[in-house]
Formats: sequence, structure tokens, C-alpha cells
Amino acid sequence: MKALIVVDLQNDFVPGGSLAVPRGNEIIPLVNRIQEKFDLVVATQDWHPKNHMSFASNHPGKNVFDTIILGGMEQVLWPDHCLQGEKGAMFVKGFDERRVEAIFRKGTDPEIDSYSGFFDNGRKKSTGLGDYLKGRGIKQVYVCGLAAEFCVLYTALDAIDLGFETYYLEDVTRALSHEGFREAREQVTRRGGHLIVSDEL
Ligand code: VGL
Ligand code: ZN
Repeated sequence: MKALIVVDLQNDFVPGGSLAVPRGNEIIPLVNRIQEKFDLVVATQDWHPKNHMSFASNHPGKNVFDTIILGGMEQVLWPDHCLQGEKGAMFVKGFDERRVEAIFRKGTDPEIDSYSGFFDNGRKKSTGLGDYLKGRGIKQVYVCGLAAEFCVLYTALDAIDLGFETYYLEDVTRALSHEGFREAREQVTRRGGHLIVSDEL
């Protein structure tokens, strides 16, 4: 059984949003088109409270894209994004959600960031996604969405760690940087995941 995880296809991550991924909007028709290839489609949603510690605005004197140590881990400071219940956190217009059976929200704890759809960055808290997929008999997981070198990457790496046969859909994602995208693809393969393009589905 194969599942598609659509990661963070939200207004703030496409052009016009506060943490826009260049050309992030281009994947919307592809995400819609490939869903029919899967037994199950789920989505993740970045869902931050206003006092989230990943926001540069909550660290006086710091700038966006500075890094700090948060909970013992390196943390990039982001512009405010995906505020709970606000427009930037909504799924993008044109995303066909009809087949999305469950939505997993992450980044809700103000003290820790959560790139992966499975766990927070410290791996202390699970979203339940892993158990949900296992309960549905899923053995193969395909990951797409935004951003390629952050939430899509860490979702793929955790899927690998949880024992799923994991595929990173390299044409159904966009990255914040070229270098980040290259490194992300390298990490996926090094850790035992697979790179695939949508035409191969
Ligand atoms: C993301 C940075 C901060 C992502 C989420 O969805 O890739 N990136 N929060
Ligand atoms: Zn975030």
C-alpha cells in the first residue's frame, strides 16, 4: 500500500507568502495529478502560535535567517509564517484536497520547531503520522511539497527511519536554495531513500 504525503502546501510557502519558496506554486497541478496513483493521501500543515521560538520576531536584536541554539539544536530564525488559523497557514488555492484523508499539524509547541511531519526536531513528540500510516497498512511512502530541503527532507528522513520504503518526488517539490536542494537529495539517498520523478509513478 502506497501513501502520498503532501507537505506544507500552504500560502506562506508560495510566492506572495511570508516564507515564499521560489516557484513553489508550480507544483500544485502536479500534486493534484499524481494523487490518483496512491492508496492514501495525507497532508501536513505547519501551524505555529504567534510566540513560536523559530520566529526572528521573538528574538529582539536577531534577524531573519540568523541561527541560534534552541533546545540544544541549531535553529534558523524564520519570518513569521503559518500562524494558526490565519490566511498564510491555509492550503494554497487550487490544491485539490478531496482525497486528503487526514491532516497532521506540526510546529504547535512554541519552544521547538518541527520540520518533519512525523516528529518535532528534538524527536520528543510524535504527530501520530507514523502510527496512522502503519495502521492503514502503508509500506511505501512518497513525499512531495514545500520546502524541499526543510520539511520535505525531514519528513522523508523520518519515514526512512520508521521503516517505510521512502521516495522523494524531486519534481513535485521546490527548494529555498539550489545548494540546499542538492544536499537534500544526497541525504535522502545516503540514508536509504529513493529519488523519483512523477513520470515514473
Ligand atoms: C518550513 C521553515 C520553517 C517548511 C516550515 O515547510 O519547509 N520551513 N517552517
Ligand atoms: Zn515553520
